[in-house]
Amino acid sequence: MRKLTEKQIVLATHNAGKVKEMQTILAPFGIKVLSAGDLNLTEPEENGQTFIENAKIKALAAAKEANMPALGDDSGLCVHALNDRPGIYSARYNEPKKNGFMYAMEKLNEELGSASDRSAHFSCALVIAWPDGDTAEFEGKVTGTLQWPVKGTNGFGYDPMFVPDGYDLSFAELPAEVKNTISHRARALKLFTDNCL
Ligand code: ITT
Repeated sequence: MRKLTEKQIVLATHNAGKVKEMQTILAPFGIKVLSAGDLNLTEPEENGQTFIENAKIKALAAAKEANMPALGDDSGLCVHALNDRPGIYSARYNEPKKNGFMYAMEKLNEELGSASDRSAHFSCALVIAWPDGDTAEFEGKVTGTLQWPVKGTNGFGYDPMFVPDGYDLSFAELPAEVKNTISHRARALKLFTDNCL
């Protein structure tokens, strides 16, 4: 697999929560990790049908625009009783956005109703793209249960609702160091660093 020889990359995301986690996880590797916001990059239309397709769209657009390697993250929550929805539509499920992600979490809880299966997983597709159009893909997952009421203030998005398997606390209650070791994003990033750095 192609190694990252460049000393800096850009994260092809405008989500501040993702940027924080990715910069924290990549900090020990000695590469400068810029964000799309730092470079004022445009947001491409996410018209893919899978996490990988959308991560690739974001990474390729950023790599070309910034003329440096770019890491795209497309991720979401797949709820098993809802046939893996909202999945790639996890950000859009919160529209029209009200109260941060509380709107989406309340809607999800209503959709689940009294379903006995409250299991779900987060998926993260990570694509590294070079300005010459070359790409490599990595995927990470974490399974868990959706709790109600939601709890915790760490993290972002659906974290207050998601209790990872093996823990009694949600991603928003657990310290960032724990989420950044077991999360879908941490697992995908580990594959990236193991293979490309
Ligand atoms: P970019 O496209 O700019 O990266 P986005 O927020 O629109 O930002 P996505 O299209 O990948 O990103 O949407 C993923 C959504 O899934 C995100 O907005 C969160 O609501 C949710 N999500 C992904 N990872 C999560 C995590 O670790 N914890 C909680 N929610 C997460």
